[in-house]
Amino acid sequence: MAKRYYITTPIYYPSGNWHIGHCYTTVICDALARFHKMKGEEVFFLTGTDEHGQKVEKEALKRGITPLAFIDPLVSELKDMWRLLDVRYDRFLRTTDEDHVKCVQGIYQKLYESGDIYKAEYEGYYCTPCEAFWTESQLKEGKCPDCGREVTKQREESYFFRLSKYAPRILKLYEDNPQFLQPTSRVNEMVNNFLKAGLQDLSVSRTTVKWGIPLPFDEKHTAYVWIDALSNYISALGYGTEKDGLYRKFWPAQLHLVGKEIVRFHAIIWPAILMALGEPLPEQIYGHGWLLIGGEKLSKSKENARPELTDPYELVKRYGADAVRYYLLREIPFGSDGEYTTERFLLRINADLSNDLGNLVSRTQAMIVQNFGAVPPRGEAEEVDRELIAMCEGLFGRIDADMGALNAPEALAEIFALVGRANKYIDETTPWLLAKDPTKRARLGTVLYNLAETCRICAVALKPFLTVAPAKILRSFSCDENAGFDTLKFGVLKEGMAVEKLPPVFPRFDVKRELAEVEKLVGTPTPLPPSAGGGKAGLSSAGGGKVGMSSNGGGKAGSERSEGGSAHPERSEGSPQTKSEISIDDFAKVELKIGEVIACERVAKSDKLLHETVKIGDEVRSVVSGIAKFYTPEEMVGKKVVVVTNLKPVKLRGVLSEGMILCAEGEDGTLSLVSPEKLVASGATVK
Ligand code: ME8
Repeated sequence: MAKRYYITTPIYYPSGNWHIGHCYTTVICDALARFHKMKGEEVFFLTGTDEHGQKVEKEALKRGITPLAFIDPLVSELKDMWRLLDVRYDRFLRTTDEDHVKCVQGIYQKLYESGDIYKAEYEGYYCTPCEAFWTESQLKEGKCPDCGREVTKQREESYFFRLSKYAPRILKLYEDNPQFLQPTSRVNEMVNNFLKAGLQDLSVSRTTVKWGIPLPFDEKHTAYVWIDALSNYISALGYGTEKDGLYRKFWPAQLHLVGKEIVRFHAIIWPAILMALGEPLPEQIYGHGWLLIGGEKLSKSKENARPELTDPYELVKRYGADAVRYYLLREIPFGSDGEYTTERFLLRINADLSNDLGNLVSRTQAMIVQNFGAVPPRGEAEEVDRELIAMCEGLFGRIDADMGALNAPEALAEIFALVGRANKYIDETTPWLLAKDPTKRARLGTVLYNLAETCRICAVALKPFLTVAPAKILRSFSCDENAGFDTLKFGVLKEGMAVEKLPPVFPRFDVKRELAEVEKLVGTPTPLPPSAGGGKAGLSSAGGGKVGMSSNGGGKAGSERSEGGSAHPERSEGSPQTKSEISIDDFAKVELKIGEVIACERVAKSDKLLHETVKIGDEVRSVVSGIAKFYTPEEMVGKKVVVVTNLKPVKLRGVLSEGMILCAEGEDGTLSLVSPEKLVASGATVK
């Protein structure tokens, strides 16, 4: 029976503003999942979103929309990000999914019936951003000990989980099973900071938070977000239901990979819950380090002040998914923190991908195509060949050991050590000189064969890590891009197989120029191209002017993703001015409604964008429009406008835009709002 490998990322807060730090956990999990799949194991890779809680409730309220209307576009963005980075999960769980909600209720019911959950009064300090309660003694200078932000004192009726009862068993778990929590430094943190002093029972319900899962035995209360969130690891598999086949097959998980700031929840609360449920514990919790900027954890608010490009969408668009994945998997020693700078990113991908790997492949292919036209015959091996061949043959063993220790940076270092050895082999065997001497043709063939095999082996070994280049390289040597690890042996290429000379697999970036461009991109808002903010992306009008969309219609507004542009998979870059004919059915796909602007403000750091709050019937929407040059916020309030209401929401300069306001564009480019000629109620359909 094939071995099973169940791996999970934490489920993400729908915070938006994703940065490269967010991609770290998930890209590592993806590489691990791909690695185990290639080993022939049955893999289940879980990720998702953590959607309940006060933070979401407040944000939605602020915008006058429902929590789900607030979250849905952010979830789509996150999924887009994973798609761009070629992350292939087996399930994307949302904590608002019905099966998850039922599972969490089942868990509460079970713990309540067994007496592990009881009712009492709670008094404590709550940190909304961390969704965590603290006792007075745990606060640091009166602030949240995790993030240093303000906490609020709360007192209310609450259900408690008997966490205190499980402290001795958790300590014993760490002692008996050193693999359970890794790296070892995290065990010391847990023991010294929390377990030594004994654990207090945990408040696991709120009456003040409405956006949460109602407890089945007391609907006034909603589930504490961390119990809700942690349960995803088993709810995703159908735990507690009749359809629990996946649970029986994959649980316990081999790995929960999490950032170090959430180890406490995973290594203390989660095992205690599972102990209380009488379920097996995951095999390992690994608390990885952070990507830092200026010595601090990379987070959107800190990043803004620095000329570093951290937007995954922009990074993938400029440098490709392979480059971003490679950087994340290679640069930071596993388990440690690592400083992120755009320069280091560029230096790393230039040195390893473009120089070492790219050159090896292009030199090898150029010489083969020039001298043989196809894979050359392989002759007798010399000492220098045997050394290269031995390194190729031992590669899988070495990367398997590294990946067994979750150490992707080391596994990649092994592969690139082979790439480096092969480049040195070229210098040692001087094939360009052999090519000049007809008596050395057999030797030239052997050298080039060995190099082609090394390229192929490196490409197969790189498949869990990079998702674009390995397939290209394999195809160019007439090999199956789906080749598995069983092909990691020397001598698979056969004489006469076609070889294609690829254009450079990895471009080389001019670091200085890139840094200057990136600094501009990050430091100042990128001006909107003509098609955005009043662009011509829209519906043609009868008159001489054009009716355009004063919002997010296919343009690009700065370095944040989802502002249109090709960074967003659903958007195209600009639009042609003349459109082909469409049928009435095509037109009917566009939903147009009358809205009333009830509030309006300028979008920070943009001279083109206004942020309107638009009432459309009973609904209130946030819309961003590129009309600040033509209307002041004051003028906008009270205006009746035509809104495209079924556009996929996007973010413009970090502000959610859930529609487009139509404008007519005059000959001189002036935008003028399109309004109903007679008095019409907001919400009325435009057709
Ligand atoms: O913590 N460097 O979600 P999240 C490395 N919802 N990793 C980083 C990072 C950085 N600068 N910034 C974020 C949550 N991450 C909870 C989890 S699980 C039951 C509930 C990582 O959206 C972070 O460490 O804040 C975590 O692994 C992931 O992004 C999601 O973080």
